[in-house]
Amino acid sequence: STAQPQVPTTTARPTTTLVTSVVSSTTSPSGPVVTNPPVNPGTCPSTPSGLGTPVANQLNDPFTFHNGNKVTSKADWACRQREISELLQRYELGTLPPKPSSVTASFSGSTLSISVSEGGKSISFTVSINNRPSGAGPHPAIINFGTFGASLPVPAGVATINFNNDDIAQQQGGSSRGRGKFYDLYGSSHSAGALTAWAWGVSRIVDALELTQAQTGIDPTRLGVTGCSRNGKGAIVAGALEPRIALTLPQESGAGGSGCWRIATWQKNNGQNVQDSTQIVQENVWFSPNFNSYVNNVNQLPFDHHLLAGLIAPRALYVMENVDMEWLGKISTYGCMGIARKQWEALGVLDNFGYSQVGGNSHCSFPSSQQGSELNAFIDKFLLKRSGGNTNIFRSTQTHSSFNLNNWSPWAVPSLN
Ligand code: MCU
Repeated sequence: STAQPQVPTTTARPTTTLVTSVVSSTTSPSGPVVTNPPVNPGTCPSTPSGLGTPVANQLNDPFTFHNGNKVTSKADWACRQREISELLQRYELGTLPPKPSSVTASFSGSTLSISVSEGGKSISFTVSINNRPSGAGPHPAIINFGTFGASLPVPAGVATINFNNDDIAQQQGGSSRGRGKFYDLYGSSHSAGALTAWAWGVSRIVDALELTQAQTGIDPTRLGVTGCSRNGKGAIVAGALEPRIALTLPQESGAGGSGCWRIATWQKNNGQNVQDSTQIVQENVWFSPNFNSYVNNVNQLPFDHHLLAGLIAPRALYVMENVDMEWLGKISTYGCMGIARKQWEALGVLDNFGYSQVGGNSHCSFPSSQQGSELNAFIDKFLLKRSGGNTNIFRSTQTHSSFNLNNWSPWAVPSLN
């Protein structure tokens, strides 16, 4: 069943001064926007309101600000990331609330209990920490979306933290809009879609791990995040919005995750059975209702998901996709991430980016061909902090000859210092 999406009441917001440390009422979609990584907003150019010039048959230039100025330094890049986060929140994801006024945590057995208060309301939730390595630690951990354990193999030496994301924001079709503990706290009409609400939940888990490090033995500076399919969308958005995540591992996230809206639309116009923006907002509540105004013409958007991924740069990202799943947008994820990779290139850290698309496995059953020399190499380097194999990976078992990466990214890639 597909519920009609809600029509947003606001389509554009005035330029706001962004302050990451302010705690304020966040029930309104026009409240302050929290952006990551935190930068001093006074050092950044202000972001003009409005969508800007449409971008068709190519992806938006990561290295040009919304006001037309060029990104020429790493400091500029931090400002540009802040701007991209604001734009993504405004038009697609909904507002990420700032850190709540109170977050407390306790650890017992394998259960980490987290209590959050804001504006006179409180919620609490728990996560289980499994496979904690023996020894004093501290040990790295991977936060896994879903309660059944990661659908990729987590090697020894790394704990798994199971996050019941549906408890924070439901994802059961249109009628589940505004349901879950995030909305108990911030109100059922909060602009955040489920992906943003889950990212907020991941941030509270990291807060809790920082508070309980002596009890859990988990190192909050060596955290990964993963999930598959719809929960893979959750993983990449969490990595994008929470800079304390060291390694982001989205598995078969497809459209709305590692895919780009424009490329999926192009595939669909070429007769392929791919999920696109118009369908995805009918299927579920992953995005803000604000996104509904743009799904019929994604060329208007001042971003695409290569820039969502770019919020992670220079941190580590390893994207796993399945070449047998037409619906996920196999050209879209290949093209989107192939172009996203240029952001790591500009920062001189191509070792921190991987994209791998293989086949022969059913949806969300991890293929062994991605394990030894890819997934484990990323976990070794970024969580276990030991030298591993090569992590500069960009590959597909299929040649997507109809898609030209450079035609879709005609802008220059600067060297940022
Ligand atoms: C790839 O993620 C989703 C996809 O977006 C949906 O259209 C489909 O129904 O479900 C996929 C999924 O989450 O599979 C478990």
